[in-house]
Amino acid sequence: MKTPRYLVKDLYTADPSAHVFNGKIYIYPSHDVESGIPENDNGDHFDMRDYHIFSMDSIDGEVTDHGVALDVKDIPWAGRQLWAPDAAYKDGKYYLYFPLKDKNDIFRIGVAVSDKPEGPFVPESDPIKGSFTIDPAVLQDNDKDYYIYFGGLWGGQLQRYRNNKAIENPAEPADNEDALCARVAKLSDDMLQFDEEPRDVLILDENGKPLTAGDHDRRYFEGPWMHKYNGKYYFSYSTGNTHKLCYAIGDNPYGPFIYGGVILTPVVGWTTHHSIVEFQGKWYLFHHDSVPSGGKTWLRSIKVVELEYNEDGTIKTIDGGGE
Ligand code: FUB
Repeated sequence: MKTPRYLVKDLYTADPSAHVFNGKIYIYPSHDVESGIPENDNGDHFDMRDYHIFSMDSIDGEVTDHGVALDVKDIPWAGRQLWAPDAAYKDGKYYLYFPLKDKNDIFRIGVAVSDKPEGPFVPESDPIKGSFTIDPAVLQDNDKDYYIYFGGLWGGQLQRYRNNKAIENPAEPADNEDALCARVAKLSDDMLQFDEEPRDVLILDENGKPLTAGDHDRRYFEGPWMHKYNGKYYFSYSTGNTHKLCYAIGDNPYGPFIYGGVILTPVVGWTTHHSIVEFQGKWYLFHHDSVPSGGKTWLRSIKVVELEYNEDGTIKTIDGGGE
């Protein structure tokens, strides 16, 4: 499949996290809606209220919408804005991880549990203890080790924290200082809590130096994903205001990771957010753009395209079709 394929026509969907469960692809996206809230840097216009989960038997086969899997009105600690989710499977249960603002308008990460990959999911009564910011993505590293990656700048509130603690005067570091990092923590055996203090996901440049906050073309902004290829750990992410999907390669789930290049050039729309999955011997990039809505940044549509590697393990850049 060399031509990208839009997957859902009757809903706006974004931030697709794809996984292979029981031999099928399951997609866990955000469900975009027209909120009527004016566009701003805080992302208030992304006022999503539920999740639908989709599945398909083959990459070009029919896409099944399994209906509402979780609704904000059923989450006890909910304030507003259900953003980009991810899912994981362990010991007969499926876990949906989701960012949501609490009643104080602070983003936290919640977990909901189901017996089936498509839900419905039952939310825990509280968010993960010590969780903050957005965009959870879970790596299953072997039969028992699961790592959760998360974090997003600006509306995602990552700049409000240092060393996992809220700071008094939230701001990004100066341009010549080290960039803020995504966070990673091992998950507890029951998959419901962090098993440790979240750590920095450090991205180094070609000279072994941390990327700087002013390096907007390469520094982490939001939308983490982790996949393994040929024994290496590929950490991929959005650069936010420069609208690229980039990646960095490491030797273990914690890193550090060496910057590797661009996976996807900008799409039509402001955000870019993705997942990477192997299915039936090929690799695929799931992502979104705003072409079907005529460029409305908050009304996005998920799509899939094949992803290819070069012999040296680098990823071939895909044209996103935007500016
Ligand atoms: O969908 C809402 C937010 O937009 C996500 O959480 C970000 O990654 C960006 O795609």
